[in-house]
Amino acid sequence: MINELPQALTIGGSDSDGSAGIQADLLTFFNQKVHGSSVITACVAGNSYGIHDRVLMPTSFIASQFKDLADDYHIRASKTGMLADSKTINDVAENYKKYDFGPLILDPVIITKHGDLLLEQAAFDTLKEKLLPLATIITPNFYEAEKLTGFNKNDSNFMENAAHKLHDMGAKNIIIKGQHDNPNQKVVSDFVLLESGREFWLNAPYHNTDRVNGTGDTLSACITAEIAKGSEMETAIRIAKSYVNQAIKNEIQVGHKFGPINHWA
Ligand code: PXL
Repeated sequence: MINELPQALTIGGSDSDGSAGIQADLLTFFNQKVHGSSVITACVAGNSYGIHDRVLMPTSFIASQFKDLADDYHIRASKTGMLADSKTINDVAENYKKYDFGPLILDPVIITKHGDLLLEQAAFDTLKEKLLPLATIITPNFYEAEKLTGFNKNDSNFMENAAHKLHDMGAKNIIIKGQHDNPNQKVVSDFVLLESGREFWLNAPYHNTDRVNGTGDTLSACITAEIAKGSEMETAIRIAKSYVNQAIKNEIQVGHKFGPINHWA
């Protein structure tokens, strides 16, 4: 039957080196046996050293991509990645509301591993106002959680407090990804707050490697794929965390600096 195969959508930026953005999302969808489609918001020129150029897509082209998918496909879950600026966030929010593309997984991509800004500061409020209330889950790292909540990561109980604040701001489920910048740490701990009120820590072994570009994209894409297949949120999160951990552990030597994780792992 047409369109019975689970389908997921990624709305974000193309990353020329294939390590992150749309490329990492589509690799993840493929691995999870979900058909992947994309609405491209931006294209960046970059490699494992950093991002060196970018172009943003016009409003009309973002709308055309949404419309063509809606006319033909049955998308069961969607995620966002690089949204660049307020205009693009508004474009995405308006189009997402127009169609039924399933639950929205909001990956609030702000900065890359190299320190390149992918969402301008002036757009943080637009993201909070326009997209956060539409999201089934938001997946910030600790840095993004700081920017969105105004809390400081050094405060006691930062992760728990930030998750509850994001919940108060309208997000239904929240995973805050823990710090992974200390070569001596043994474990990376993420904090999860579910719509039911259940909250828990997710621990995974820390792997000391620079091959970590695209980890956040891959985690949110894997959650999206699992939701598209009908998994419960907690199951989707646990599968995604385990997939990303394997992809970091079994590193591949591609590029000289912050290279891609291993999507075959
Ligand atoms: O990993 C975050 C990310 C998302 N989207 C695009 C990127 C990156 C990081 O490099 O280039 C397009």
